[in-house]
Amino acid sequence: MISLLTYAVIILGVIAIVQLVRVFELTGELKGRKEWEISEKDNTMQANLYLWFGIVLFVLFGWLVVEYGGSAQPNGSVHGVKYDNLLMINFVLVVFVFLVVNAVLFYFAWKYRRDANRVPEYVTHSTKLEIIWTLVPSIVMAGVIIYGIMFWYETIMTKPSEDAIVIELYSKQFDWTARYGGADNQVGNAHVRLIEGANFLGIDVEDPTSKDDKIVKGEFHIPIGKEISFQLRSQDVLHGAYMPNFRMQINTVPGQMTFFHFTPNKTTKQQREELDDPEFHYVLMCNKICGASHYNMQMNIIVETEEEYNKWLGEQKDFMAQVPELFENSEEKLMAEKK
Ligand SMILES: [Cu+2]
Repeated sequence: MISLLTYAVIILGVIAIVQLVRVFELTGELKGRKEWEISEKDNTMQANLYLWFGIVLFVLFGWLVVEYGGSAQPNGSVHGVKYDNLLMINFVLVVFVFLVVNAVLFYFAWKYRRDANRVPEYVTHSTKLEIIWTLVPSIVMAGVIIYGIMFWYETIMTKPSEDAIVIELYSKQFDWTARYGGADNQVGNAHVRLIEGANFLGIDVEDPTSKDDKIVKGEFHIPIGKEISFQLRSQDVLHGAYMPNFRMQINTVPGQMTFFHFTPNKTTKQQREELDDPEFHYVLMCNKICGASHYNMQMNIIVETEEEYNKWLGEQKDFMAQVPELFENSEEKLMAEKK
């Protein structure tokens, strides 16, 4: 019933507008003015409105930059400094072009409004102008792309150093698990087919390097100034390992491993003091919409000094001690029993 009334109001409204336009046309005819004739006054008003529209647009844009500009997430990694710089250069360039082009657009629309006394100048071709507007953007774009590619290869695509701390991040609907290599800094082999009961990561218990692995949930710790080398896996669907503060984002893909490495340059404590926010946390989030509880798929990251990190890692149980029953039938155990 309500919807029928709404339709009736809309239809009546349209009819009223059509009639109103008709009234304007008729009054124009009565005054002896043709509707396609635009007076000098109307013309100037339109031009002024256009100019004012441009000014309001620029003021609003300025307000947006002041209010929401800059990075939403404080940086906590070495490569993040360069990354932010690259982004800023691109931003400044884009804003500069935006301001110049639009300023000219609105100004010219106002300045060159219709004028019965103006004599137009017919320019059909200008080689000089065409060279300028082809070359300048080409050079600037090439510069931006070359800088971006250099950053990509020098910073993101390099191999992690030999002594980097190896951490595996394992994603599944809907949580993360971190696995450390333990004393040998080597995470043991794992495969989705080995997932069974308590062995929810599918760790190969026959692999000698897996015995001292440390599995943590909820939060994981990393030391400042040390390179962290991540290997990432997924059990079910595509997830996205997103650590906004470390300027890191990489997909986790079922059936294959992905890699990323970075060096944290600020502890959680330092970041909290700088931001004056005692609640601040570095986070690992999922940024591929992966199902109903996707929004809740996150893990806190604690960046601390090397001593604090070593102390924390020492408190974590080895994989073998966490789930001893998995190793009951392992060769080593059987050999020990034989003796
Ligand atoms: Cu996810």
